[in-house]
Amino acid sequence: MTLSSLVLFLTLLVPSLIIGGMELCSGSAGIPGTPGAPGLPGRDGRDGVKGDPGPPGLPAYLDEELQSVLQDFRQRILQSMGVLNLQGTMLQVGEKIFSTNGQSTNFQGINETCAKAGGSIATPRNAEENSAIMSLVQKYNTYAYLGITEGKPPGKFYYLNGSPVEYTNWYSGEPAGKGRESCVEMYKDGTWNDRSCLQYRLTICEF
Ligand code: MMA
Ligand code: CA
Repeated sequence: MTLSSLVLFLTLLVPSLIIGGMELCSGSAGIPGTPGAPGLPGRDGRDGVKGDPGPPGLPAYLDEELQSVLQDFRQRILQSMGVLNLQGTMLQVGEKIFSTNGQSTNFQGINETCAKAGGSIATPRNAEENSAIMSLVQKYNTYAYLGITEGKPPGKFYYLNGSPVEYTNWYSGEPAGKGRESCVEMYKDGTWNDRSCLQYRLTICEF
């Protein structure tokens, strides 16, 4: 078979024959496809260069605007403390403030109420704090639970942060409910009794 008859033969047989990159058969190009979806955002670039230093600042005590804002804060805080003191629901001992809403509920309810208010259940760490809590117990004529519970071994008591109690003021003969009374209530004379956690007792929180 000659070369020219081979080309003729293939041309008849193959609809589109390409020789040397050239398409020998005719036909029009299709329309372009639609553009793809945008890609994901790139990573953040490096930090820029450090800016120039700001203008020199005034010492706080010479900044009159700042001082007047602080003065307004002071005034508002003292006003609020005056209202709470008048209501007789708040007692300050050193840095700590004890406060009651006058309501009684069980140990779990007291802890929830105090946590919602941004505080925790009253936990006397010394005689002065114990007296402050006692005065609320007397005012509301209702025993209060303290932030102290029985742990292991039975008969041993801990603060709610897990550390063992240091200051205590047990009533004579208490705690006597080893393994059966896991909470601690305060009597009206300020002494403590281990007691079931399911009694209704005065809500006293500390802040
Ligand atoms: C109650 C209860 C106890 C307490 C005893 C004291 C009978 O139980 O309050 O917690 O220890 O009284 O007698
Ligand atoms: Ca007891």
